[in-house]
Amino acid sequence: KALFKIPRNPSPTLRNPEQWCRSFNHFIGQCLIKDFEARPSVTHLLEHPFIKQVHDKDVALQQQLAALIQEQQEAGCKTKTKHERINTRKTLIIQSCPDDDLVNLEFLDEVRFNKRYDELQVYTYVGDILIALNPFQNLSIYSPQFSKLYHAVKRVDNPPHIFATADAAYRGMVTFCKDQCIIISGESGAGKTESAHLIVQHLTFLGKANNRTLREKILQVNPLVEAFGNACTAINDNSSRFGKYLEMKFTLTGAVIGAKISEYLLEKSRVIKQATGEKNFHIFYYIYAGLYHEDKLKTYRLPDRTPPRYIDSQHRKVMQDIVSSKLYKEQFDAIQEGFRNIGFTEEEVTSVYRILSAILNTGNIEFAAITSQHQTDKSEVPNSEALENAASLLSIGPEELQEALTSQCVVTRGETIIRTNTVDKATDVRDAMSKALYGRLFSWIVNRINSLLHAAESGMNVGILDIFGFENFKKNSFEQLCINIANEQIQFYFNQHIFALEQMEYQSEGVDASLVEYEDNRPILDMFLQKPMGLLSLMDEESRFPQATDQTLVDKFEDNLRCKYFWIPKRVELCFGIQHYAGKVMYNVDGFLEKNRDTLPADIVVVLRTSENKLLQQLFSSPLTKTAEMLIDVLNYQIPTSYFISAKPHYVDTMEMMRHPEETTNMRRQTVASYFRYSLMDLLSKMVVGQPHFVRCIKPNDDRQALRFCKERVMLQLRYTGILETVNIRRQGYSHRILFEEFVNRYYYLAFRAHQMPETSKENAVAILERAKLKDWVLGTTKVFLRYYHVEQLNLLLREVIARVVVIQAYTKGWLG
Ligand code: AD9
Ligand code: MG
Repeated sequence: KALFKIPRNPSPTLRNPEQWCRSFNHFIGQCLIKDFEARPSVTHLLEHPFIKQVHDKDVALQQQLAALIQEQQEAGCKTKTKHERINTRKTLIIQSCPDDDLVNLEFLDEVRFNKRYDELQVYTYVGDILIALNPFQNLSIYSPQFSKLYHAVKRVDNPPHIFATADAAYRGMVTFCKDQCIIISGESGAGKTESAHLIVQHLTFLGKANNRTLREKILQVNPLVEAFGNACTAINDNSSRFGKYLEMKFTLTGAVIGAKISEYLLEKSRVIKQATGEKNFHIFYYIYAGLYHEDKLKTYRLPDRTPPRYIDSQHRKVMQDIVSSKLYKEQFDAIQEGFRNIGFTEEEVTSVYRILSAILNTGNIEFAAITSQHQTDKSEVPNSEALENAASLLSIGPEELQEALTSQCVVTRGETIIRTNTVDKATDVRDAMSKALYGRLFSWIVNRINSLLHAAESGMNVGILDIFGFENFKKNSFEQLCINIANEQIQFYFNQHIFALEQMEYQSEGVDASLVEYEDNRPILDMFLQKPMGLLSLMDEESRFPQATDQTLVDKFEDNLRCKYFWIPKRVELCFGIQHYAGKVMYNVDGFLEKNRDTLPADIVVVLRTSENKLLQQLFSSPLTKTAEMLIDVLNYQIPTSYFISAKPHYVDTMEMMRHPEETTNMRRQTVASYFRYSLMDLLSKMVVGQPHFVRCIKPNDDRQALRFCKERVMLQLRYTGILETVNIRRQGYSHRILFEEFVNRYYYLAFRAHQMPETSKENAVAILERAKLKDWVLGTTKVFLRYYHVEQLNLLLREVIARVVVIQAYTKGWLG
């Protein structure tokens, strides 16, 4: 009690915050008050100028008080929430049951899943991993009521849910001040993007931003970016055509303060061409319907009779289909609002629409051959309307644009020669320009969002990875190859994290645990990414030869790739097959080299730079926004063990290279494949610094039907994603390995008095484990080995102790007056 008697005007010694902090921290843990719910509010504590002064300087205290305030807020609504919980369970008949966690089951088969799916229990745990079956129908389990239900409760108290995973990541971040990352995987249409939305929804709920608008802004980021990066494919009407890593930024006390997106490998080729039955990026249809309703098609020079070729290459649709779509119009309105709320200026939004309309007009530019006495390979634009429209929207001269499309400057031996383009070449240049415009516009939108949602203060973050899922169409091209390699890499990361590292540590720490066999996809990744004989390197090499053709590429693959995961089918031309972790895929190499080269003639860049449109100037002003990054040719794709074992990130080399781009590969040699390789590495480097949480989405059927459970399809996905082996390793293994020192530092409150600061020894770690009454843990030579459920138990205990301890501060309310 003497400690609490700090006068309103403290003595000079006590006024020294550092000294005061020390004594403050000392009394934490000294008194435990049982009547936790009856304590008075402590938000007042922060109103006291003296405490505020200390608080602002001391991170540990900030955390303790934040936890306390949060606990109090929760306790404040506890009775209500409890009541609500009971009611919700009654109305929805949801209750936890043993098969919520497959690890509890003696034996596992698809029947369990089938039964759960029939009962609309779409979520199931495998230890700490969440399996999400796509319900293909709207469920009423994502309301704010459910957010409350899954807030700061024991996992076993509720049935499995995506909110519980978000909650675990949030708790992990707040409790241990460590970045977290949620990795969502699954094949195309399995529900990754929907899951990512739900996670963001729950995290914004948890990160109670004082600033309501910030919360709304963050919630609008995904729909806005997806309007530009998602499209309708043969598998999924809202298929992600880019990889997205969204980092939500929080203060040390867990309030959300900003967000940042990183985008990976947008499928730009979709802008100019779509496979039969597929569509262009959503945004093109949205602006058509939206601008039509606003009577602005003319302003944006969009054709109003026949849909532009880029959005309807087969001219199957009539304009009315597009402009009268209620859905497109609603989405357009939502996008407008999203732009506005996030903070884009009217001028910027207009520029975005102008560039999009210019792309559509560019697609309508046609070329005809001019045959004259001297030249036979010259082309011209016979109908200038589309050309003029595009030029006007881009604020450049139509003649200059025509010239850049139909000819090119070549510098040979110091002399500049103008070469004319054939019709085919001009068409390629036109399409390359459209792809570049769209790709750069997309990156600009992402960067702009990042600057608008930039968190001013430093803090921690939860990253959410939502990439394009594994794809296997009737005809698979370069894009599918990239998408599927990215999925191989994510699967490899999962394997490394779940199986390889855990088992390696048993051995190095002398722990006797039975080993689980799993399907290692490393050899497939090697085949793709190895240098210099991996598939991507071979493709890059071939892309450098101007004379190379798709046939020479296939031949090169055939000559050099000798492994059981690759084969060339007989009787099918220009094709090769790959045995991916998720199944066999046949690729058609038609256009591989062109797509990989992805060249944009300098003449186009020059003419676009003359634009009077500020945004356009920006897009083409510097070398690409990503140039420094794109130049990097990443040498090593495997995840170094050091990522997991030490805190030192292994990607420093990459960062070094970014600082000295001149030392990296020649820019001319930059290809999609080498950029792709870099992207993968960059993505991994972000992921591995956080504590991972895995969500594995499963598609119950291929017809997108609700309540249809196709056993074979589900079993296949469970098998190839390694879920069955995961059940075993979670049952037998020790998913958490913590150094004695870290363990004691983290949990010593559970067995020692706060001011004791026990020695960080093995013995003290054991004392804590025993005091916490945990069973089934083992000790290695330097680490405590824990089961997946131990960590939750320890954290709950710790929270309880801290919550009680902090009640002491509540008592200080007495001296606060
Ligand atoms: V892709 O790799 O980007 O092609 P995703 O992202 O895995 O794919 P997505 O989240 O887009 O799939 O889900 C596909 C469709 O399934 C959605 O458009 C919804 O109609 C449906 N879906 C997925 N998850 C849910 C859900 N939790 N509730 C209701 C859902 N519907
Ligand atoms: Mg998706």
